[in-house]
Amino acid sequence: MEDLINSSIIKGIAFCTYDKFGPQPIYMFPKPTELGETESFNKDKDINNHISLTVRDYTQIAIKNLSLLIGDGSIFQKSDLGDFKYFGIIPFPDFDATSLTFYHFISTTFNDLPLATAFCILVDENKRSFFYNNINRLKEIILNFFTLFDKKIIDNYKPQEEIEKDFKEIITQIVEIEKKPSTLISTNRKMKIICAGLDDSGKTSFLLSVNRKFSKLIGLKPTRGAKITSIEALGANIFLWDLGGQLSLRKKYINKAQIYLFEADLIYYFIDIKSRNRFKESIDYLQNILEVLDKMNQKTPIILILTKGDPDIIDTFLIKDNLQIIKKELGVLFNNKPLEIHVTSIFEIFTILRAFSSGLAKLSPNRDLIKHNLDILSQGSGSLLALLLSMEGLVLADYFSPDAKNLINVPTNEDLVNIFELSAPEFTRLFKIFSRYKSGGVNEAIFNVSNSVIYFKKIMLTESIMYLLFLLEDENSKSEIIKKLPNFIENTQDLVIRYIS
Ligand SMILES: Nc1nc2c(ncn2[C@@H]2O[C@H](COP(=O)(O)OP(=O)(O)OP(=O)(O)O)[C@@H](O)[C@H]2O)c(=O)[nH]1
Ligand SMILES: [Mg+2]
Repeated sequence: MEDLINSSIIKGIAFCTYDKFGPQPIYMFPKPTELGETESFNKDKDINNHISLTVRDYTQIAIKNLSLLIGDGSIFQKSDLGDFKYFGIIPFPDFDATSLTFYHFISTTFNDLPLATAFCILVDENKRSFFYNNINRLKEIILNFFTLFDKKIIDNYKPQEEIEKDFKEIITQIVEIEKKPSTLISTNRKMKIICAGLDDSGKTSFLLSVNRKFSKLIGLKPTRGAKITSIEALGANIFLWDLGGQLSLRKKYINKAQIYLFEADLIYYFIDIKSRNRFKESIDYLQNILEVLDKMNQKTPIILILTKGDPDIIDTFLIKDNLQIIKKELGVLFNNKPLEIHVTSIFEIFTILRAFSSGLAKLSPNRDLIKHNLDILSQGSGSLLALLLSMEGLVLADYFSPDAKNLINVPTNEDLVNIFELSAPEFTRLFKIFSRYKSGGVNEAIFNVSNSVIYFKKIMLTESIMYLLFLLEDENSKSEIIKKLPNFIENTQDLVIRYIS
């Protein structure tokens, strides 16, 4: 086992639980070294890049991992803990390491509450791109592993020797990935995001709006047919490929998919919602893209962007009709798989940032856990809606209470995401108003909107400024949020640092 770990990028693995004795590591590989023997292990790596962790180190890892999950303890009041399966990429600067942690609950005979567990795989901090680049394969291996493993510890923790072969199995599978990585393991995560769609569908305009929001515009490199810009967002270098959409160019991208679409992390596909007469042409192009992706065996997530849904026309019969038609055709193309569709307008910057961030969120293993934290913060505090926004206005997490439906008068079975779309102009206005306060050191603002309250709060997550935006039933709810806020910040900041990189 030790040899296996030494030969891989894995520094160590730990299975930790939160039982009646609190958070503790149960299984630890490599075996912990004696206390005191290696005070400064991370400066003291031996030739194999092997690190030695003491029981105290493993305990520290258990405490940090599990406290991110347990928070203030209110998680145990949730009824559906059995379905709770979250992944997180979490920094451990004390150990020069980053972990991929899998959280879930196990029903056991020896603990009254469902047993909260954290299974964490540690790698060198500068090798963490391994996690992001292979996250789907890793998730599958880990989920499969625990469907069997959970059953083994229903009655008691088996001794480490007894379950060692199980863990050996999972490490072997991870080493397999390492041998055949989907992309090379490099220090910095570089992401390739494609923008495709017919000519005149609004790709360049969309990207200009996004670019304007990021101060660190690294450069503009024109390529034949494809314009590549690079921005730095949420700690990652993002390369945005703007694939000009004229017919001759489209053919080129499809024929040379190995260049244009190869290893794309994400595709935004643009359709002009106003030009119904080109819907078929657009769907055909999208179908061609799907086919070549399939040929390359590439499961790139696709976000659909319906552009030019300007506020003055979005409610007209014609546009509503167009929306229905295109949604139906997309449904057919994707065999009615759930789709992510956004309506945007360059006159509502928030709609563009919202669509852009939902794409980035697809690339974040931490998205679900951050959303979970926002849920905990919002639930029971009278919040109807809540958003966690980056300084540029990217939406990192959202929360909708069931009551929000009643407040914002939409047909009952309307997707909750659409409620957001309806209220977005309100938020946009608020966002603009708030930004005026930024320099003044004001860190919160309250707005009364009909008979509810919008509460805007600036927070610091590690070194990044973030905003929380709440729609509250009344102003009293604010104090409940303030009370829970330190816990939220504590549990969320590490997840935000490792959002996509
Ligand atoms: N009303 C409205 N017009 C838009 C919007 N987005 C883009 N446009 C206009 O649509 C036209 C085409 O936009 P572009 O961004 O150049 O389209 P493109 O997809 O980059 O086109 P190609 O580079 O030829 O592939 C321009 O005149 C834009 O001003 C929008 O949200 N609303
Ligand atoms: Mg263009």
